[in-house]
Amino acid sequence: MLAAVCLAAVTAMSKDAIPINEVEANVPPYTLPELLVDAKGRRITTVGGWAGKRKEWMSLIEAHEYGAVPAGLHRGPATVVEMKPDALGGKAVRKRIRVPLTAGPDPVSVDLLVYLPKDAKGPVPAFVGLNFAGNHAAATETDVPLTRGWMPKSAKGAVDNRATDAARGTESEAWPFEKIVERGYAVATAHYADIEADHPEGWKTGLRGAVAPGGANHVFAPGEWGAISAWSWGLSRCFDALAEDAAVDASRIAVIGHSRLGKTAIWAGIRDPRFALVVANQSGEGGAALSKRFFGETVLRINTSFPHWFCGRFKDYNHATDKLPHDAHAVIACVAPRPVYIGSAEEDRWADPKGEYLSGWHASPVYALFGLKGLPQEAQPPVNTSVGGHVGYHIRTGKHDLTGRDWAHYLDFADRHLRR
Ligand code: GTR
Repeated sequence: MLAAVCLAAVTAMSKDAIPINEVEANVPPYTLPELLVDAKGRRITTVGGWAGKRKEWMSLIEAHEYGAVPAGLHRGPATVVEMKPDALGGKAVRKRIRVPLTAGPDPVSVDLLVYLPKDAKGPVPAFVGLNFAGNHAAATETDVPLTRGWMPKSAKGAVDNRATDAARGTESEAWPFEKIVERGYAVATAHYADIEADHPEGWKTGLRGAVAPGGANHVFAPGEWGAISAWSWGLSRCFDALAEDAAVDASRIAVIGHSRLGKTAIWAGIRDPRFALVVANQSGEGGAALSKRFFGETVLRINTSFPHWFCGRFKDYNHATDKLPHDAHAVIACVAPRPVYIGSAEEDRWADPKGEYLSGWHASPVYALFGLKGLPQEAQPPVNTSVGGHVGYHIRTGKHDLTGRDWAHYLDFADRHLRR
């Protein structure tokens, strides 16, 4: 016990000793890999040429950062376990869908909370994303059941890593269901820890442990999936369940996420091309922020604080981001030609707002290949101003959070790209 306490203290100390830069003038020069140059050094100028290059980037991103999802995973069918015809004061139909992620009698499964606009004339576009503190925290309706599984300590109202009634509605600013439904979109969310609890041992009782050949004794190879890959795969299963609902237009489902779940949304969006639009809210390091740019959280720091998020090989770059074969601009470019929106917050220096913007800017030439506009210029726009074509961006005043102000931009962006 004492040894464990000492070890925790040492880890915490070493984490804080990791150098961090938050001064723009102190960002050293860095070089990004060329997005549009093929193996023979020739410039790629066609959509066909990009298709091959995208496959290369995807393999690199998978092998060096998030890790590969095992092939041939099996699971049972999704079931609607509850339907409330008059939710949100009569504006919505609420459904809870149980989405199994594994096969067998007691599968790892996700409780997907869905709000569908009630008066829709036909199948509607939808947003889907994972939440941090449980569906009961995202919802304002008090009859949404408390999430029973593991809760992060940071979740308000969590006691001993379990939800309590005090948590109800505490994440509702991040999930303005009523506003989204009023705008004509369905919205679906699930607790990320339904898929895997967010701590280094969480995989043992979650999806990764359930399907690993050695179960909880499995030793991950350097390119095998980390937690972000597992969460992302879970998002694709949520997509499957939504796509089965006749009220939802499966060709217009956007994936959204904040922070670590923004990283997750991007990886889900590029792994699964069925997502029609991707929103990464303040996704930071390991998300939209450039890793080679030394500002805010670094690869070393994120791998130290959260050793379970990425694949083992990502740690090879702890002290060598210059050797990382890709960077976040390649990650963002892999969404193309689908629309992607990057949201930053002014006080969220940890996530490196400028690095988040620059990945969208450097991904923009890929959009241009498709005849689409990306971001307009290399310099970030003024605060609270949304810019861009198929790559959208804003930097909101305020702190690290997903808020109604962010959603207003995301809904406008979705209106531009998903409305018929
Ligand atoms: C931080 C982490 C970030 C970000 C954030 C979050 O502690 O350093 O990468 O993901 O957590 O998810 O809120």
